[in-house]
Amino acid sequence: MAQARTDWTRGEVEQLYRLPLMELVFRAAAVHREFHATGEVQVCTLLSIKTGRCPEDCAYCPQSAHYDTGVEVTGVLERARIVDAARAAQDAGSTRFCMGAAWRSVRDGQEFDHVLEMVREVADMGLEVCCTLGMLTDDQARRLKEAGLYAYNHNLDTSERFYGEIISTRSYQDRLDTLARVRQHDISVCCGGILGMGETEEDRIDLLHTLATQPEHPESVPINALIAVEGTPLADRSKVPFWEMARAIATARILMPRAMVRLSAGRVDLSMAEQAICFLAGANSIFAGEKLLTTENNDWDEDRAMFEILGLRPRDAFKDARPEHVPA
Ligand code: SAM
Ligand code: DTB
Ligand code: SF4
Repeated sequence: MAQARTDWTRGEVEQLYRLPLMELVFRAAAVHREFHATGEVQVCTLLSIKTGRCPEDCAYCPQSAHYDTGVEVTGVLERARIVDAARAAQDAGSTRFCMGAAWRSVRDGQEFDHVLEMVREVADMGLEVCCTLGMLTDDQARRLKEAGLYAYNHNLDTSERFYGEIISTRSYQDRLDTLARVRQHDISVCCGGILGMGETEEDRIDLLHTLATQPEHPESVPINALIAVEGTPLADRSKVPFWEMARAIATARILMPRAMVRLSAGRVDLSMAEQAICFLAGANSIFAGEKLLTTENNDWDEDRAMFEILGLRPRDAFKDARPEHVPA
C-alpha cells in the first residue's frame, strides 16, 4: 500500500484540484479503494451541549454573541440530556458521538469537570467520543484524553489568507497550536473546513494544502458547505456549487488517503445522487441525526433508505484503534 505523503507541494495540490472533474473523481475513487473498505461509511452524531453566546465573531456561526440569529441559548446541558442523546444516537446506528460547546476556549472549573464526566460516560457506552470545545491548554487536552476522549474537532475552516476576513477574535496560529496539543496527547484529530464563505478557489487549494502538509494528517477531515444563517454576516452568501464540494472531497481523499473524509454541513441540501458522487469521490463519513449543532440535518429514515439503495453500510466503532476499556 502506498505511503501517505505530508510533503505535497502547493503546485501538486493545485494540479489535482483543477483536473477535469471526472478524472479527479476517478483517481480519488481508486485511492479510496486502496485504503478503505468501499461502501463503508462512518456515522457520527452531534450534540450541542452548550449553545450560543459565544464571544468569538466567526462570521459563519449562528452561535456567536456578535450576531442576532435567534438561536436558542443554553447553559451546559445536564447529564441526563447528554446521555439520552448519546444512547439514542447509538440505537440509531451511530458510532461516534461529538459534543460541541460554543466556547472560545475551555475554562477549568465545574463546567469542564462536567464535560470530562460526560466524556467518561459516553466512552463507557462504547461510542467513539469526540468533543469540539474551542481552544485547549496542554493540561486540558491531557485531562480529556485521560477521561477517554477519542477525537477532537477543531477546524482550520479556510486558508490562512482568508481567515482574517471571517474571524477577528483569534488567529490561524491559535488554531494550529490547539491542534498540536491535541496531537501531542494522542487524541485523534478531526480538522477540516467550510466552503462557500466567499473564498476563492486559491483559498480552497491553500486549505487542502495546509491540511495535507501537517506533520501528520488529521484522522478525519470534515468538508462543510456553509449553512447561511439569517443574522450572520454571511447570511446572503449564495450556496457553494455542488461540483466544488465534490472537487474538494476528491482532492482531500487523494492527498490524505487514510483520513475519514466527512461530508458534513450542507448535506441536507444535496440530492441522493449528489451524495452518491461524494461517496464515489471518497467521502466515507457523515453526520446523521435530526440536527447538526443548531441547524437541521437529514432525516434518519431518509439516510437509512439511502444506505439501502446505494449499498452502503455503517462502519464499526474503533476500527483504527480500540481502547482497552471497550470489548471487541
Ligand atoms: N466553538 C468551537 C470551535 O469553534 O471550534 C466548537 C463549535 S464550532 C460551531 C464547530 C465548527 O462548526 C466550526 O469550526 C465550523 O467549521 C462549523 N460551522 C459552524 N457554523 C457553520 C455553518 N453555518 N455552516 C457550516 N459550518 C459551520
Ligand atoms: C464540523 O466540521 N461540522 C460540524 C462539526 N464539525 C462540529 C458542525 C457543523 C455546524 C453547522 C451549523 C450548526 O448546526 O450550528
Ligand atoms: Fe464560537 Fe465556535 Fe461558533 Fe466560532 S464557530 S462563534 S468559536 S461556537
